[in-house]
Amino acid sequence: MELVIGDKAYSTWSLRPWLVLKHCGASFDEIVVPLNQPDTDRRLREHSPSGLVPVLKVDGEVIWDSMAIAVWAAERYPEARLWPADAHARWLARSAACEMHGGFSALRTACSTGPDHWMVGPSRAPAPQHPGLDKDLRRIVELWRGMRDRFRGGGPYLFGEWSVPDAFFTPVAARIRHFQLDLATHGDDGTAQAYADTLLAHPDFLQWEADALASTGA
Ligand SMILES: N[C@@H](CCC(=O)N[C@@H](CS)C(=O)NCC(=O)O)C(=O)O
Repeated sequence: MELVIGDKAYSTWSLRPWLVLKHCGASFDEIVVPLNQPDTDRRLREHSPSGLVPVLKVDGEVIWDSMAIAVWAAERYPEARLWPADAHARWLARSAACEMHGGFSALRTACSTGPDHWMVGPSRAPAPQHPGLDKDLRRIVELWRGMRDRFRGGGPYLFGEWSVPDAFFTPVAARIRHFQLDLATHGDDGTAQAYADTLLAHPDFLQWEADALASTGA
């Protein structure tokens, strides 16, 4: 099984399924395709029908898109409990992960990652400005706070125990840290920031971050 990903320093989409597969204890090889290079598109298309990463190569198929890989992993590794066991929590967890997967375009645009903005370490650039950024961050704060208030009895992650939404929100936490966004100015009472800190302290993210730093020579 092979997971094809972009640069660990800034491929936010690649981080999500990587965390999911790590959580499953899956054994997989990583193929890193450097992004933002003259031959990136050609190299991506050698692996990916969409020309995007991540893709998972398994059982003779290529599964593209981070959410499709997470759904596949939940089927293949039921013991990993990638979605909450409680049905109500599961419905909400899927809503939260899908909202992240398909939304928050202002956050993505204003806080985009690439050669100038890595997920690892703080940026020295000025705070990003974007007309939709406050709205996106307020929604993230509201979502995180609402789920944490409801599910905190089960553990420190969004739905208590670690589940797919945590993989999808880890790059958001990394962007918040990198761009030094103050969630308190977007409605946070400390709950959302504490959750972001929890995601960034997860051992699998720390491993990704160490790999990313090593790959940049930092
Ligand atoms: N919705 C897709 C998005 C994948 C995506 O946009 N990947 C970026 C890298 S983070 C990519 O492959 N970009 C192509 C390029 O940079 O040339 C997913 O969830 O996998």
